[in-house]
Amino acid sequence: MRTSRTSRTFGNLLRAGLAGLVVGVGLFAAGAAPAHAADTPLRDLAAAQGKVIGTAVTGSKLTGTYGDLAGSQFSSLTPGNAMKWGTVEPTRGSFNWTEADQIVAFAQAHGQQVRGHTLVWHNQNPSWLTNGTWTPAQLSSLLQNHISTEVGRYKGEIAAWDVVNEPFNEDGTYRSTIWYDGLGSDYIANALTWAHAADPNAKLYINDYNVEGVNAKSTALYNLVKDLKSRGVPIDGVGLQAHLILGQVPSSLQQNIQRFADLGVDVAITELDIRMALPSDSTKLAQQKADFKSVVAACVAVSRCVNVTVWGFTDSDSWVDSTFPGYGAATPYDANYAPKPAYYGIAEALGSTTTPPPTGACTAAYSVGSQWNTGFTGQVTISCSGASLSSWHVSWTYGAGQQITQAWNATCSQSGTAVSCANASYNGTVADGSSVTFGFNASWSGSNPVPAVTLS
Ligand code: G2I
Repeated sequence: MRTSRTSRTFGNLLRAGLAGLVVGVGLFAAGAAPAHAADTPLRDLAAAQGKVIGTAVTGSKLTGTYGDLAGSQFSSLTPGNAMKWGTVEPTRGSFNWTEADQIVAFAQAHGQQVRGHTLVWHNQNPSWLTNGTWTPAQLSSLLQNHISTEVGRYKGEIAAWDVVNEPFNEDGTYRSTIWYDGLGSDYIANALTWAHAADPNAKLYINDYNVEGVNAKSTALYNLVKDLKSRGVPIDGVGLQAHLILGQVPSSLQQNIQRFADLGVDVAITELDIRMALPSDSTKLAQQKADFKSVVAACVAVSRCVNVTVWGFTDSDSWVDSTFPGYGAATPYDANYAPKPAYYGIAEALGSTTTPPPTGACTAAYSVGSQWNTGFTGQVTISCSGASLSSWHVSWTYGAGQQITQAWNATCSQSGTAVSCANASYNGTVADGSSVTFGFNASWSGSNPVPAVTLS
């Protein structure tokens, strides 16, 4: 299926490079990708601040628009799941590096760092490991082998490893896990030491959530790092995951980053997302922009804060929606890859002075469904995010002789090559966060190119 998109936005009409595409009165239309292409990529903005900007990715999605954005906007990739033990060694002794290799190769082709995630965790371990009965010596040896094998495989290719993930409870005590229960707290120092032996140049991190502000959990992490440093254990950084809720960026974030920096370790924001109760609306999206901006600004303010990574860059590739029913829209791009206000919040914190586009947008996407020798079925979907419509009108030009014969869920007319479709009596309203689709049959011969559509 081929798709072309046109966007209609409100307010600010004079964005660089779009003048030739202005249509109608008080509106402009342009392809989503070209409009976004006018923005300085986040990775360039970050580089100018001496920072790295990353995203978690899913290897199988690294093509098309997802691949274009992952490759062009970010300077670091974190495999969302591909390097976890359960993924790489689902059966004991039988390894699957396919997705991890794919992500590393993509990153190298795009001049990006890779953050390895994660070596020692209580989740997403293979069942042969979690269901086994092991002596402490066996468990220790399994862990050492796992770390040596995985870190060794990617030696020289991983900028930083989340060696240990989520070791603490909320009250700052150690979490009961297969590792802590079997090996005591020394599993952490040993894991770091083994990782360092396998790749002495990789930066080694401990990563956790709810450690963004100063609190009992982050203080436990602080004390652990201090202790490891004093013992000469190779620890280079702490990862603050930053799975946050709208309007709840901890006020002590920068202070907390600074206290870790003062211990002599780097800090990374490793899994940033900011979820909201659905549906999103322009007020929530504006708050989310402010929240993303304040998190990135806190990192920019501390020289040892080296990397901000978002945990998925599009709302169509986020863990949030399935884990927190009723919540979502947690990333900087919407599900159609349009940058949200949050994107511009990140850009502004990284020093962008470009005027961001208006917050709300409704877009129309044309696609060809089935096609046969003389005819085809097409459809147009009108989607709104941070904006809404009470009526709509979509027009396009058929340059190859196509002719509409019938339409449903819209009233369409064609005069020469000009097609004009307006909402039916019952579907003029497109609420913020929702979409409306209409369809049609048409004839074609020779070729059937996808036209650019204009929403007005
Ligand atoms: O839970 C959010 C993150 C918290 N910090 C550590 C991260 O590693 C963690 O990432 C998420 C992934 O984004 C999810 O994609 O970890 C989840 C598991 O705890 C991942 O979810 C799993 C699902 O539970 C599986 O059912 C699914 O097969 O993703 C798998 C692959 O899509």
